Amino acid sequence: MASIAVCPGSFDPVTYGHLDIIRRGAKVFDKVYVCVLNNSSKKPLFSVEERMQLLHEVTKSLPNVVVESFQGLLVDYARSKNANAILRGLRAVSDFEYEMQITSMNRVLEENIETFFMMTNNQYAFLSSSIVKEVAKYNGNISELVPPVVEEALRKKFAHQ
Ligand code: COD
Repeated sequence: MASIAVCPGSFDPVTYGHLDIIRRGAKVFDKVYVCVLNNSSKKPLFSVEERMQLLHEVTKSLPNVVVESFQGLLVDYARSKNANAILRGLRAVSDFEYEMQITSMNRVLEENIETFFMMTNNQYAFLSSSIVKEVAKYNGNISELVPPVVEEALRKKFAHQ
């Protein structure tokens, strides 16, 4: 049986931290669906289409990675892809409580899909989309935090604000 993982997130926008998890996941699973979903507690800066476009750009060298979006529950999307795994990244103890909550909820909704966690790469332990947006907004250097195409998209976004 093929191992199929869904790597879900807001990806607003994708950072080197996300990309590291996607790349490492692509080595472990036969196929990885990177899915842009709605997190109801966040107000996104980029549209779903913009976030997908950036994800397409930065994952185009990974043949077993597919980028999609979904309006609805993660488990419904995962089922529709016959996925047997959900892949998430963990940065710090502070992530743990939230991740445990959504993992438990997802297991109540669908008991046949396991969630797997990958520890962040040390160099990205502090990195989040929110931090990147904050630094970019005030014109700080984000070249070590996001791929060039994302940096350009952020510059354009904030130039119009
Ligand atoms: N290093 C390692 N991992 C990282 C890093 C980093 N520097 N930065 C982010 N990550 C990981 C995160 O831990 C996460 O695993 C993943 O990358 C995506 O992160 P975000 O912040 O882009 O995405 P989230 O956490 O906002 O995604 C939440 C979902 C959209 C997946 C969630 O809200 C969801 O499932 N929504 C759909 C509705 C649903 O099913 N709800 C029920 C579940 S409670």
